[in-house]
Amino acid sequence: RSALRGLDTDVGSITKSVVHHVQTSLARQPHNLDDLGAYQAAALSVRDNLILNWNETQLQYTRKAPKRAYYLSLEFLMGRTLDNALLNLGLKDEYKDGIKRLGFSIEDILEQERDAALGNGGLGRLAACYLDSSASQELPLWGYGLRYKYGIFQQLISPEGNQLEAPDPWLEHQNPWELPRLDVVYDVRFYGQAERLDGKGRAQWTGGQEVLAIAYDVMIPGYGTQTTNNLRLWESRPKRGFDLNSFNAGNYEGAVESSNSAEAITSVLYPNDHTTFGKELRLKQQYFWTAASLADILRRFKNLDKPITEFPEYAAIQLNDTHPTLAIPELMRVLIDEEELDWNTAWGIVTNTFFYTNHTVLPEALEKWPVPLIEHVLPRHMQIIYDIVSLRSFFLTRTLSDASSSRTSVERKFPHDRERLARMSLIEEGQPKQVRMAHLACIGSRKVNGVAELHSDLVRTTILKDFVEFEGISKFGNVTNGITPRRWLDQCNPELSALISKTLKLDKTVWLKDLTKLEGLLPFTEDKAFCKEWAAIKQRNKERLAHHVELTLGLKVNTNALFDVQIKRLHEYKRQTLNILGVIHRYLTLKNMTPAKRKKVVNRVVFFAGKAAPAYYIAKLTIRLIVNVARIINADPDTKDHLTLYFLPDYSVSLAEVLIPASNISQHISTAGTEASGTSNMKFCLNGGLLLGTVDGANIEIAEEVGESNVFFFGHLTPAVEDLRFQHLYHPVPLEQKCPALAHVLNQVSAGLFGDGHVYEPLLNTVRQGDYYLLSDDFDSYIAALGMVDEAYSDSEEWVKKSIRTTAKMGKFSSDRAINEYAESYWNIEKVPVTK
Ligand code: 26R
Repeated sequence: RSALRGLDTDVGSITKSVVHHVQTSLARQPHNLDDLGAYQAAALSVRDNLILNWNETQLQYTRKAPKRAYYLSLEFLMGRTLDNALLNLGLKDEYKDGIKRLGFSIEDILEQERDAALGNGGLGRLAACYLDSSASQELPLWGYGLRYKYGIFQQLISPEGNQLEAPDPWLEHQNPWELPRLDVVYDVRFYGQAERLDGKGRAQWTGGQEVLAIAYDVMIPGYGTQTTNNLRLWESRPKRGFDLNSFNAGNYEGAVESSNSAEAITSVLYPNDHTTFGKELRLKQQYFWTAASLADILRRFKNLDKPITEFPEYAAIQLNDTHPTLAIPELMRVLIDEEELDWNTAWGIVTNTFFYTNHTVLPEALEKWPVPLIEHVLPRHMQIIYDIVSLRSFFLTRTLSDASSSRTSVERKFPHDRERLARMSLIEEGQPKQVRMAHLACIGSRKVNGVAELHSDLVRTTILKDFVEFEGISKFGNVTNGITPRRWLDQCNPELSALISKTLKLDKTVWLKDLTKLEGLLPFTEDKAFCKEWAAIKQRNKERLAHHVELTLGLKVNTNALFDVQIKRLHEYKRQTLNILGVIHRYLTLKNMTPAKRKKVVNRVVFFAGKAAPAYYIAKLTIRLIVNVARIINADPDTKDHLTLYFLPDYSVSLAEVLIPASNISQHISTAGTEASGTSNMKFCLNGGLLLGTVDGANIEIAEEVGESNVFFFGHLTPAVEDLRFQHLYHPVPLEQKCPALAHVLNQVSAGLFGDGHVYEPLLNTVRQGDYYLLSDDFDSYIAALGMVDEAYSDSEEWVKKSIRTTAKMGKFSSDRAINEYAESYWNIEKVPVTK
């Protein structure tokens, strides 16, 4: 396969093109080039191919004018690009050879690239997988986000085990994967005054601060398609460089102040997930991005010369969580104040355009913005939100006569139910009043969905229950998350990919696009040679990880042990604390054994990685405990052959690509009902790692696919959680009585087994008092499940079969399946093949 309207892609032409970029774009000499220079030149050369495909794709989209979908996400966790671009273009071997001819190794060159880490975790990585799938499925979809100057912070671990944060200057070297579009610019207003003009709800918004939004385009190539979609990221710039009057008066700080405040908007990604902060700059990020994106989408629509009422037939806009919810009042503003539509027509357009995906039901992660803050920053939008609440919408009591509307109000449907009205209101009473963004996203959207079956049920029966009763169940659906098998199998585990192709007698271009084909592996569980190869690849991936740890941390890892991995953001609900307390329990048990008995246990290496939000004290304390437990037990001559523990700093997409293929078991142990889906669980299983987890999120659907005998479930189920919390509050049982094993572990930590015990008291007390995440209820069954893992792992032949069965049944979890569900059942968009 060669790139469209081809650049020549034979090895000779490739070396020529790379050398050309060395000499021209980089202005360097080919004969004294380092790996970084070689990476940059190779990237620019690959980019040339992407640009041609991108141009052709966008031309087709313009010509055919199909309905398009837009994915609005504050986070895109893309990771590295070069390897993925080569894979999707089908030029991996050619570039490998070409680079070799120039005296470099492709592996070394790929390592030069910095991750694009413009995301916190699951939500941002999901967005990246969906972009890959949209292009691979030839669907006309664009992503819209922010071009943060600094991505997620770099995590350092101090000798005491404290997390330290350093900035992530990912744009330090220039970024070959983005195209600045200095001609695609919009004005975005903040502050100022909004004056109502007439009784029709129209207003004029003037004054305040104006900021420029500049577009940067990132090309998203499809796998085995010519389609190359676009991710458009906005950068903020001052509208007027600086204030010459202040400058001339000698007030230098004042002169650059407004330009600084404009540039601040896209300076840094907020590093907190699952706890809202209510910071003005975050609100400005959200509005800046939604306003620029909507203006861009509307401009594209207007080029079609269709009546504005047809907008929803040409654009579907997906809201990735509530972060872009301001797009709803913003589209109302444009339609009413600028297009001069009446309220009902505008509201009809809005509610046929947007779709809202919820990604969490944790109360502390549900966005609320103080009314006074919105009033100050976005006065016109606050008026519109109030209008949605009380005047012209279907929502609450109507005081304006609009007999033309066929919508019924909540009041009419549920008369005299004041509590229901208060529960459903967009505005939460209190000091200050706050706008509930999930309610606004829900009523402003055509459809709402959760990200796994259980989670979508919880959305329907808890946070949006009243809205289901009011609007009907059909508006509320589920799209179970997915992952791209290109990055998360072929790229990160090339040996396994090759074995699969050989065994299925299929080119990988076939099964990587129809992942259900993996089922063809099932009969080979009876093929001894195949099983042996399967196990050998897992072993080599473990050695690759060990090598990585040795290079980066200078530590030697025992590869003749079960590799047990938990890698995700640090959060109490994800229960890394349960895991580390389990490790301590295992350590204490080993210490009490005779050496002869110890020899019979399954040796285990436990890996943790993940970042804590900088202000999340308990999460940081958990890291500190993990690091100090590692320090003690890794040095204990009695046990270190049987149990070691590593906290790998600075978790990233690239690190995940090394860790995931090396795991025998991975842990997904959230309190039931708290993890919306999880997506790394899918990645581990796709790579033949087994799953130890709670009956939560997508774990449930993974078990349905691979069979319960191939996963290790433990813990209480979702319906029990509420009752257990009630028990904790009103009928507390002393921990010594309730769970002696856990009480013993906590006491050992308190007593200073891992350094000054008092440091950990606040963490231990979260378990001793209240125990909101139910560690004491699940600890015994967790330990039992770990025992079952040991037992199963001891039967190495059967373990390999479980591993193969797991991979074989992961077809459902391809993000191609998920993106097609969105395209068909939500957006109503169709494929646009791009051919020569
Ligand atoms: C409001 C703000 C502080 C904030 C809250 C929550 C910012 C970011 C988040 C991240 C949440 C929404 C998130 O990442 N959720 C995760 O989404 C994944 C993809 O759907 C799920 O797999 C995962 O279970 C869920 O926690």
